Amino acid sequence: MNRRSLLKAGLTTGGAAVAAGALTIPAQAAGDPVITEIQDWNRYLGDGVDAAPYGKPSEFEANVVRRNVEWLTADPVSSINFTPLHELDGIITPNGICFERHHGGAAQINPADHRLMINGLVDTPLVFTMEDLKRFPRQNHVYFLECAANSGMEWRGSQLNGCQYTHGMIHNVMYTGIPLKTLLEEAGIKTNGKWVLAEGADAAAMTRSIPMEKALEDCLVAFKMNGEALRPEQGYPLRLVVPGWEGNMWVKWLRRLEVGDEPWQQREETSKYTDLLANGKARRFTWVMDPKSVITSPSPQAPITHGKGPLVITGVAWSGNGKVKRVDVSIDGGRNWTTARIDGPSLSKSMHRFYLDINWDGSPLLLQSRAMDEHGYYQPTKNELRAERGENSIYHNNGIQTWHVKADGTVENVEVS
Ligand SMILES: Nc1nc2c(c(=O)[nH]1)N[C@H]1C(S)=C(S)[C@@H](COP(=O)(O)O)O[C@H]1N2
Ligand SMILES: [Mo]
Repeated sequence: MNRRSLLKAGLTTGGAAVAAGALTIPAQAAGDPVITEIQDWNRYLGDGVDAAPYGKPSEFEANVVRRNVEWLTADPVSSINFTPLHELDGIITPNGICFERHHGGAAQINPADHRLMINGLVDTPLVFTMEDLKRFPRQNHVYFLECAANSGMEWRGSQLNGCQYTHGMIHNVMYTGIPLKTLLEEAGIKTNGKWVLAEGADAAAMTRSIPMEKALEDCLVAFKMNGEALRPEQGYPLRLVVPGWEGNMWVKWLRRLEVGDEPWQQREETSKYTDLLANGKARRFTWVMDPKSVITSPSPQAPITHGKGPLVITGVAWSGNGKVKRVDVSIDGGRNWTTARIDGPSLSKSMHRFYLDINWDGSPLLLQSRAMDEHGYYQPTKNELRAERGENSIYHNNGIQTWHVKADGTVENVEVS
């Protein structure tokens, strides 16, 4: 499986001028029939407003879909698919293509039959219906959710050919929900209540311990994503939102919150979602998703097809610590860096969109991006990460990604030494 290719930075790349300059995109030759001939869509009436009560993307966008990696999918009910990052722009992930990770399949729940219980070290144990929950004051926030295993298959070397597969265990969504703090205070937290156990109603009954400080800081009990109800695969009718922290803690189909005085040591925080170091010890409770970025185009699934000249280099960056302050892009494997332009909303614990507009001279590139967050934390190289954490780990790989752009515009996942 390991198709690691190591390239010496600089050796294979030429000097591609980083200057946006005047656009020299050639006009179409005269006599182009899509201009000179009347087309069917111009001649005949289009679809009526009754054609699609719930709209879908154009048939010409049929390749913008979630995809699996076959050898990772032993059984689809306990597996993962990936967001097609290479096809997206801006910062919001559309609901139908948010990656999915389930440990026991996607539960189908009638909201009339769903309850949220709060018990444990509280003054008054409570049970809410969905209707009850919708009477609490609510908030809207855009947050990324990244699985701790995102880029996990790349720990020992470059392997999967496409940012959908190397970085697609992430989505960025606007949630509508109730601050977890509001609900916990409604029940009354006892003074020794220091942890919250979140439990899902699915067949996996996913359970994670969350420190009370985080629960009161910014967690949400959400029922809407991007304005509409959560999708079943994202936890309909109710999910926990744990901003900036690993996706595993964002319990879907949330049915119970227990307040306790210590963590519960569940499977998902002992045998899984811990980072095995070279010395055999494991890092535990590694909750925060550190700064990370990836160039989404050009990338292996989004090659350059237009030849040399103006080229839009774009990608996404995020940090579980807050806002992304800066993204640098290198076209020569990390020797020289140019600060990219962050465009669109810069929100805490949300994806940021960046661009670097260059004039490509047609020579090979070693493209990299490097995020820095508002606390000055820089995304490390993969080798820096391995020096710290060894090669056993799967989780929390936020190393710098390299794409090798060849002269013909095709792109490959590589590492530079
Ligand atoms: N109840 C429940 N919650 C869950 C899971 C699950 O299997 N069951 N998977 C977790 C994992 S590992 C991740 S990465 C995220 C994935 O969220 P998504 O499916 O919306 O992408 O949900 C988390 N919450
Ligand atoms: Mo995950």
